[in-house]
Amino acid sequence: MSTERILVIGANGQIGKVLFPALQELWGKDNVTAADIRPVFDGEGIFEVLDATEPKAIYALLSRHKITQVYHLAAILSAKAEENPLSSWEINTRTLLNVLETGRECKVSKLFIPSSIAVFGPSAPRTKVPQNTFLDPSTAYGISKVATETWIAYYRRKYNLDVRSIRYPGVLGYQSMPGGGTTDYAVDIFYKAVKGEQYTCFLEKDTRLPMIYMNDAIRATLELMQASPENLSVDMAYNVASLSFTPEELGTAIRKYIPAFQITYVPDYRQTIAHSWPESIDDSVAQKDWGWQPKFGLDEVVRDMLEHLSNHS
Ligand code: VAH
Repeated sequence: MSTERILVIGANGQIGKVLFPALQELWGKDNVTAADIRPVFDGEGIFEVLDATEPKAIYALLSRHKITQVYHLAAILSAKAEENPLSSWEINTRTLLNVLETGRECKVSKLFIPSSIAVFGPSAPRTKVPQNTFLDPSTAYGISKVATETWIAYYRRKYNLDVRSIRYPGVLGYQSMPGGGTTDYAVDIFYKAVKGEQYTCFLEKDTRLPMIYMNDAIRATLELMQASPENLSVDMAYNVASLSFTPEELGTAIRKYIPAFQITYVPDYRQTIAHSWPESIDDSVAQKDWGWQPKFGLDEVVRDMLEHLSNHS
């Protein structure tokens, strides 16, 4: 019988929807609680409606369920955040501080709060961005994620709170429709391809971005959270890399399975966001500290996405 009691905040989100059952598998269904501000939950298990901008609500939930680990995934992503920069800053940082402070007060043993490659800006190298580099993001989302990482390091150093984080690349998976992310073109394209439709991409064809398949993103998260604390040398968030591709390369890979698939390019404001991010990431520190190794390359991603979406279209 596990003594670990897990809370997933943002369980209705792109990553939360997949991480929740993976944590149930690891810790037992009765030991994992899903929480989200949206009251509709299509997962199976313990669910609570939670507004993470309310610290008392988080405190009550941590106490009621005797939570020992928190995965805080709720955030406004890049494209949506650019439409409402100030309210996204308020939501992303308010919920962050509420989770850190209530986690400290309730003596939670471990917390996971994701960051993103959106923390990198024009001062970072365009390729193989190192773990330690100057962070000058040009998006509201990236600014909130630099603040996230800085607060994580503060709580680790000042309170010895075991908070861990990963700079997720663009995450793609078949489990949910695209959300408010700039990299979500790489999800939407598959939904169109399996319906025999052409895809109009909001990025230029040669926009290369670091990406990660959902299976690898979830495994990286669980492996980091199970790593021995003494092996972890990073107080902010770990660079994690998997694959990098352009919309044109993705379209070509899809055509291997759907020869008639066509993609056209009509860049919008999200091109500016994508262009501010690097093309590839150096994750040698994650490899050294906790043995990170990706498994899904572009062909495996395309095959798995089409297999799952074709069965459900
Ligand atoms: C977004 N999917 O597009 C997120 C991610 C690197 C981008 O953080 O906003």
